[in-house]
Amino acid sequence: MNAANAPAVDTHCPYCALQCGMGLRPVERGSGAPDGPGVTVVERTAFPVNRGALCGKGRTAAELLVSGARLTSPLVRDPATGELAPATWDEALDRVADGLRRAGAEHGRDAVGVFGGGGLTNEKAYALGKFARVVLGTSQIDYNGRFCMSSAAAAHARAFGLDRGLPFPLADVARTGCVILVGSNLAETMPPALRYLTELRENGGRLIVVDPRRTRTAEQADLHLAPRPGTDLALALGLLHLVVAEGRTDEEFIAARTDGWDEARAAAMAHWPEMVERITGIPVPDLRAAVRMFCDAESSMVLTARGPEQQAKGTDTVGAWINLCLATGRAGRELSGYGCLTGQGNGQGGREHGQKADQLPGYRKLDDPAARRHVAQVWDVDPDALPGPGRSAYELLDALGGEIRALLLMGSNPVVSAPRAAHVEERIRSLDFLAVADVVLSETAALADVVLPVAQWAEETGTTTNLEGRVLLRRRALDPPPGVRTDLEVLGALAARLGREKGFPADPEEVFDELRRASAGGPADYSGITYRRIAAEDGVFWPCPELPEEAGAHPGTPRLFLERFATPDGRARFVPVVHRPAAEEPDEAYPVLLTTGRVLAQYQSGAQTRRVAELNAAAPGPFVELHPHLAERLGIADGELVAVESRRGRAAAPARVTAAIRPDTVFMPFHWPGPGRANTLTNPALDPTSRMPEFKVCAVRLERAQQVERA
Ligand SMILES: Nc1nc2c(c(=O)[nH]1)N[C@H]1C(S)=C(S)[C@@H](COP(=O)(O)OP(=O)(O)OC[C@H]3O[C@@H](n4cnc5c(=O)[nH]c(N)nc54)[C@H](O)[C@@H]3O)O[C@H]1N2
Ligand SMILES: Nc1nc2c(c(=O)[nH]1)N[C@H]1C(S)=C(S)[C@@H](COP(=O)(O)OP(=O)(O)OC[C@H]3O[C@@H](n4cnc5c(=O)[nH]c(N)nc54)[C@H](O)[C@@H]3O)O[C@H]1N2
Ligand code: SF4
Ligand SMILES: [Mo]
Repeated sequence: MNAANAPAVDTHCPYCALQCGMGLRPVERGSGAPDGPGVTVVERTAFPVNRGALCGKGRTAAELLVSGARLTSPLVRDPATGELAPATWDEALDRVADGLRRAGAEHGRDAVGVFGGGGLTNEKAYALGKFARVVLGTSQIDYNGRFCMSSAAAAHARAFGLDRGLPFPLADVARTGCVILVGSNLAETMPPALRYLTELRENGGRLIVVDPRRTRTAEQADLHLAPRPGTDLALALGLLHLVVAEGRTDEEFIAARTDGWDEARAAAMAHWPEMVERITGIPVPDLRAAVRMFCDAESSMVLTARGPEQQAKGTDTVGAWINLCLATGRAGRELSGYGCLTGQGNGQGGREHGQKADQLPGYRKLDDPAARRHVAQVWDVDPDALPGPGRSAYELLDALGGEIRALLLMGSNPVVSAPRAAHVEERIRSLDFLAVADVVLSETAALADVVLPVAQWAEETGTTTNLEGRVLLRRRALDPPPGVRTDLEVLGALAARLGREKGFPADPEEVFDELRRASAGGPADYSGITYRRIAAEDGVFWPCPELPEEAGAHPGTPRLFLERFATPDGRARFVPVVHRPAAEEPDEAYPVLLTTGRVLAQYQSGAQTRRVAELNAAAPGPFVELHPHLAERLGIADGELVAVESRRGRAAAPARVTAAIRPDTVFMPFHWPGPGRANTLTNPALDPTSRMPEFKVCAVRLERAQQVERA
């Protein structure tokens, strides 16, 4: 068949949690793919979440498949020269097995660490968690999702007994009456999702956006509340205070479906509107207007993203927004509820199947004896041989070179993306042994003793779970280049070298079938989901248990909690929370607040998108966004280089002067390494429950910089 007429392979974007449906059509050599047959991205209008729409990242995603930046041979550091040099797969794998084995033998099993990523497919996340516990026998595994939605996950579990990003399909957003969108800039971070907010407003619904910046998303709002960074907890409590004061609670719902209201109400009542105005900077009339919009609508939702979550009090903050939903009867009902917009391609599934420090597949707890027995039986090991919970992501990175001597890293680039990154980089450099599996030579891979070049999304099959809890199938559309292996092949080969011939198949469907069994009966039950069903049904929402044959197939669960919450007694739990300041507040030495986040054309640490020409042209480098008043006070003009310094370090980037940000706050995107690396500055203060670092608030001082400074 002529390639141009070949049918497109249905699949999903490699980047964010929206997991937009797309098609991949083969292209012939010479027709746009210089390095051989490639694929081109085409529309897939039938997929309901994005209905064909893609952002620039998705549209250009195929470029990295044929990019010259791609790794196509394993690299091993030459002890003589200290440089990375091409090696055979056998040499590279032997070195990795040896490095991991030696650290364990000399310093104990917990001296070997594993760091995963929320971009890995369910199959890979599952295999990586199993590899750590069964092959390495280490408790020291965690992943970058800890930096992402762990606070919302913890708050979800605490209030509802279950953690799934959205408890309803995204399309419900267009049909509710009011949405409070807290700290999400989805016009840039999930552009096709903006359509649901537009439809909401076309349908007469109201949109409230809470963001210290007037973002492209905030511009769409009926009401934009611009809090001082780190004060969302006070804001949510202030709104709840007003809900009570104005008699807008839903007493019937509270009595029938919740516990703990008295304590939560008492805690909220301490947050008087005037006090909340002082803390947040949001005028009382705006607080009242928000309560009116939220309560006047017949149904309403609160959606949070990283703004309120990436704080050292993120769990309590999300808890306060959930309290607001529960007190007004806006949860566990059609078109109402609280949801978290997850982040990475498999941000949801990646946190369910065991790459998290405290977790076993199916969202089971590692410290639950019944869960250990169930999973141990699927893995064919002794439950007592499974290690216990380990350190959280930042704590794990902080222990590198100390108690942890060797690290296997798959699917993350912490040299750019971890908080207090200069310190983390120094910890990584102090390891006895580092192995990184990646598709490009990321800043972290460049520090490795061994780099393993792996296949990309379009070259291998696997499942992801999007922000709605919808399990999706990414299909292999082309062969990986010669010299490259899949992550599953890598784990299988390492397991064999470390004495486990069986249990690590390279076939993703075989891994998925084992994952189904391991998850059966757990909170995130995938046992009724098969590749075939996903393909036939545009995805399947978990929980989806396998039913006895005579009962037919379980339909999956697009909407959670309509009858009961997932707590043992079916009732949601209010959590009494009170406001507290950020871990680091501005003072005389560091008088300005720094917050960080994303821009449309770059993805995360930029390892992938900085290597795509069109995206790089659209967003070529870091910047510091600051208000004209602040710029004037500092004598900084638009485009001039500004140095930003915190207690962790110093960075410099061109100033972008804009009235769209609060005068007391500056914003930096975190996509770049080097002198403009935002994470040189960020504070690794951790949330006590979720262990989320405070990426969204720290104290800095600014000055005009003379020339490009080295980080
Ligand atoms: N283009 C692009 N898209 C992405 C990604 C990417 O890197 N690039 N990454 C994906 C991933 S993994 C994630 S997690 C999501 C993240 O998606 P978002 O959460 O939308 O992204 P952020 O830019 O980190 O933060 C959102 C907003 O929070 C605001 N904010 C900062 N501090 C505060 C605060 O204290 N309170 C409140 N209420 N808001 C605050 C920022 O001004 C910013 O506009 O995006 C996903 N999509
Ligand atoms: N200051 C600040 N820092 C932040 C944030 C913030 O808002 N502000 N947000 C945080 C959040 S929410 C997140 S999610 C993290 C993300 O930050 P990172 O964890 O660094 O995420 P990525 O840049 O996506 O890194 C993924 C790496 O894996 C590689 N890769 C992609 N696919 C595969 C695969 O299938 N297999 C393997 N082996 N490798 C693959 C990519 O090339 C890339 O090098 O950053 C966090 N850091
Ligand atoms: S919105 Fe997310 S999933 Fe959709 S095309 Fe863009 S990056 Fe890909
Ligand atoms: Mo994320």
